[in-house]
Amino acid sequence: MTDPASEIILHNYPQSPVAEKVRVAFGIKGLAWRDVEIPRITPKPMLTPLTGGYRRTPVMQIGADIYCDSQCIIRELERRHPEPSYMPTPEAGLMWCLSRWTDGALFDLAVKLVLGSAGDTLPKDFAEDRGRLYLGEDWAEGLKRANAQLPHLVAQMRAPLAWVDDQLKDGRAFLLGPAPAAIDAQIYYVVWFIRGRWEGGPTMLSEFPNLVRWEDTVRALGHGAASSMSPEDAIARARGLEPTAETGVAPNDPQGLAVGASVTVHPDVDGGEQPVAGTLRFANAETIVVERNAGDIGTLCVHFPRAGYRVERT
Ligand SMILES: N[C@@H](CCC(=O)N[C@@H](CS)C(=O)NCC(=O)O)C(=O)O
Repeated sequence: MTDPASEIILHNYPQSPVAEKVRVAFGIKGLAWRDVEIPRITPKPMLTPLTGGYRRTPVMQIGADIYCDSQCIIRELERRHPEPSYMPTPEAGLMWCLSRWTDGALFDLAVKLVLGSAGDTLPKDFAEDRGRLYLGEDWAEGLKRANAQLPHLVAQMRAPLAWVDDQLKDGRAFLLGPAPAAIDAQIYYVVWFIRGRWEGGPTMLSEFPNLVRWEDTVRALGHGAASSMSPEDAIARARGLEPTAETGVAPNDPQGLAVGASVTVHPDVDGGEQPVAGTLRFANAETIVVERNAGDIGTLCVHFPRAGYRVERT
């Protein structure tokens, strides 16, 4: 039986593409995990008490440590479960650079394609929530613009799909060779999203036979071994354990951060998201950890990536 202190819990919902990235990442390492289903839109009353306000999907929990953002989750999985590595070639640094593009420009494009082509068919509350999150305050205009520009958006998506197809044309199983890598999950989830949620997806993807073969290979990796868990049990797990995050700040911190400083952290985009407040426990170039008192749940550590997140001193 897995030790409760190290058991992986993923707060997610089946339709989430970014959660699919992490589920594939579990498959690559063959990990066992507990599946907690969360709502698709706010409020998320059984999630935000753990995160301190962060509402995006997915969130990973291990005991009283809460990992926000798939970037942070993949890094932590690699640290705790190094074999088989998410970085099977010597290009780890470049692969992280590339993942910032797949999570940024490429995913944003996919969201515009999916939301823009759905037009008025989306439920109003869902359209407003996602519109605001990905297109900012002017989301209604943004959705109309996306709808009017669909052929342009498709052309923007088709180019990178052609690059992926080209990368696979020598018959390799995965993007970097015979072994699956983080970058497979980091590109696959965008393809999974457009195939499943954009009506033009399957036809457009069928132009790329190597990519379609690779999709099948990645799908066959599976999602590791999932078993469901109630949100109440996940919260009880956090209550019963202490965080394990390291304490310290790496030298030359550009913001002069120090352990114990009062800070807030939130995604560095115009999505109107609630900052998570607490005291700084750890910071280096890639990660920031905030310690917070979560009332009757006790002390929690909330981990974020540094890239893509804004840290403010309060
Ligand atoms: N940078 C984040 C992005 C997460 C994200 O935007 N997830 C989408 C779902 S795929 C989301 O949070 N949607 C709103 C929600 O689930 O409430 C990550 O990599 O985890």
